[in-house]
Amino acid sequence: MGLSSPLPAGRLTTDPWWRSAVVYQVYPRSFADADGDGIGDLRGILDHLDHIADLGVDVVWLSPVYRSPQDDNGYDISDYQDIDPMFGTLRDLDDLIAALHERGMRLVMDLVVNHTSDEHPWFEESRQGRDTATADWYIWRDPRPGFEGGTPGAEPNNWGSFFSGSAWQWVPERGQYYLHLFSRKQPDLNWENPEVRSAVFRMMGWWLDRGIDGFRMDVVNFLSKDPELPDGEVGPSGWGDGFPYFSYGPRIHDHLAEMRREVFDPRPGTYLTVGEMPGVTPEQGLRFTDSETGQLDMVFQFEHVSLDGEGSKWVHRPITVVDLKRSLARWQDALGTRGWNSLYWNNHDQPRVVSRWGDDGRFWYESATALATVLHLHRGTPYVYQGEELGMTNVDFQDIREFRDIESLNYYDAAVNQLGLDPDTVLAAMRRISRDNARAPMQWTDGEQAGFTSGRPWIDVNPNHSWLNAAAQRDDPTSVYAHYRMLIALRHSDPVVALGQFRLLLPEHPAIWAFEREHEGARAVVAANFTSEDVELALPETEGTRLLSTNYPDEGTPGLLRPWEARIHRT
Ligand code: TEU
Repeated sequence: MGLSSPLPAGRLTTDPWWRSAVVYQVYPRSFADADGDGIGDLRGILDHLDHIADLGVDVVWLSPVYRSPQDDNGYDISDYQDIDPMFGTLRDLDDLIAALHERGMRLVMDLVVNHTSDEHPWFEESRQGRDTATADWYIWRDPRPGFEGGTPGAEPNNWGSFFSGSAWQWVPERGQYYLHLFSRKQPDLNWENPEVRSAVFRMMGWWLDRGIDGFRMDVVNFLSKDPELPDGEVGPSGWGDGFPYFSYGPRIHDHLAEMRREVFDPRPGTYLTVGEMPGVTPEQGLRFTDSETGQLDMVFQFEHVSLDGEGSKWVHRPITVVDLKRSLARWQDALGTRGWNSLYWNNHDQPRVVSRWGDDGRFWYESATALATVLHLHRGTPYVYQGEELGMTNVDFQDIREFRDIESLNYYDAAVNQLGLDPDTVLAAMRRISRDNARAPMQWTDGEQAGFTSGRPWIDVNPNHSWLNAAAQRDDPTSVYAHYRMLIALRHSDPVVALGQFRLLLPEHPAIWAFEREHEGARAVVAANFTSEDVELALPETEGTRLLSTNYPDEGTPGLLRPWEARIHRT
């Protein structure tokens, strides 16, 4: 590390509060297992709250813990108002809310209301027939005219699902198909139906009144579909792309405005609302989060994490630091001072960033901390995904049997068994980009199962926990963890970091990611070397500044950035 201790002190008050906040995401299945069944749980989180609190974060975003058949690890919910027994009980959740609040942190829950589980009572009833109370709560359609239901080509349109295959499932007892943008066990709710909306709003209110502090809203830009559901353009998978007809549908702003009116406005809290929005454009992102006219506090967008896929995430398109910095800068410029962005490299859907865009070998520490520095010095709200604060890496999966994720397994099946692709090529793509890279257990210690469980973990631990683990880093001032603490403390204390305007420097430089933040005449300048070689750099913007931090043990030579060195200068 270097110049990053002592920790920057002091605490800004910003309005709204989340403008100086940092979020930590817990993926409960993989965080900590208290009862030895091999699956993480709420008690496990309670046991490790000091790890989160000591990092200094303000908000915990908890991925779904509701009752669920776990087809998509909890993103398929069968009871919105209960906790899955595998994770614990409502009492445990109340304890978690209280324990977080005691430590000055807030809890944001995942809200998955584009779809439910097919085992939700609403759907179990809806599938029975067209005269049931919830008959119209899902998106049901007749077979394509001239085709017999359940036969190839009879699907109401040609859309493919995100998890491979058709987006439609035939239900003989009802004589209709239902739409599922994700797995067959995740039928899409019909947001055109006012009864659906009010049931969802009531459920949200129930959670807020229980004491939670907001929602991260899963694929919330997909709620409104073009009612015509037209065929989409056919891609390499053989299925049509419905994206233009559901990603920013005609009534999306109405639905979110109604949600705000019905759920948030009548309540006294200062809640956080985050819209997870795959494929949203910067202009749309601004419309959703405009501080005067928007419906949500911040957007969680996908542009930068989609750059290295060619058409599909499984087909690799190598990218450069120029692609990355341009994408982030485009969003900084588009959202400006009116909108607000989430800043992230990692979550439960993305491979580990130090393996993806850093160097998880020789310059592991330097690149993990450089990526962190660059991200956390942008304007927006930084998100830390469990284990990122340790520099956790991708897992070197060897065999298809080591994977657990439905998206990955369905892709393998479709690619190998239907499209006839070479299994080794498919496995290589999965090793690079599969969501399971993020879902391997949190590495607490160098002991058995990385200290995650006393049982057999539901997915294998990464063997590198022998040296890469929380216990080894917690008290080490030169650790990745210490660097994250420093960055979080900086956001809390420095108005330039929390609020400053952004300007990209050297936009075409092939090795350096540099930018400036400015607030009321004060400036911060960040310069990071995104290569494993020394790079000479003269940056006039650093004149009149002092070096606040670097991820090397000494200041080095002026005008030279060492491999993956990331420097923060401040006036
Ligand atoms: O993900 C949104 C989404 O569009 C995913 O398909 C994502 O792009 C993909 O996982 C990347 O490979 C959200 C959740 O974060 C994800 O875990 C769920 O599977 C999905 O919604 C369905 O609820």
